[in-house]
Amino acid sequence: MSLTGKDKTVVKAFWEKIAAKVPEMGAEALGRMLTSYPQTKTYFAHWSDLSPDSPQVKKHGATIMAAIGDAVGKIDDLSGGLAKLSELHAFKLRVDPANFKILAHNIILVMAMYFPGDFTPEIHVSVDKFLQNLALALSERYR
Ligand code: HNI
Repeated sequence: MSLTGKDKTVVKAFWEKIAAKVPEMGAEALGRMLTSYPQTKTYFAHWSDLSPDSPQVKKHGATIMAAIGDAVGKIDDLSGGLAKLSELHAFKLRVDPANFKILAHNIILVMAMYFPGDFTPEIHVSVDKFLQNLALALSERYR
């Protein structure tokens, strides 16, 4: 489902609100994904520690969320803006695109944990649509 103008406004405003917590939230989301969906661990087998407290998990969680923040800025052209990252995940990292949805689920969960009052159902819908569109854009180079 494509993003409406309202979705875009809502996502941008919410991202600004959560900005200070974004790196920590990324670490929480990645740590939870690796623990609750252990099939995702296979891609990070070269890391020494995959527990939620692992420095590598914390650092990479922040990296992923920074890339998502960058995508918020490219919300009008996600497939163009994410083309390079899509190629990386498709051909170098060989990540099954199903995992993008699993990560998105964990990010939504962490947003509700960190901002229970601000993360209204209305914001949830727009952020979910954004993350699904982002997952689609990341999957585009897999052909
Ligand atoms: Ni992903 C590396 C962004 C989902 C597995 N990933 C990156 C990097 C960014 C990034 C940025 C660093 C690139 C670089 O070094 O140039 N990843 C994103 C984004 C999403 C995402 C924006 C989805 C929202 N990645 C996933 C998922 C998996 C995944 C769902 C696997 C389950 N990513 C990786 C792996 C690396 C990676 C593996 C390399 C990590 C390393 O340090 O070796």
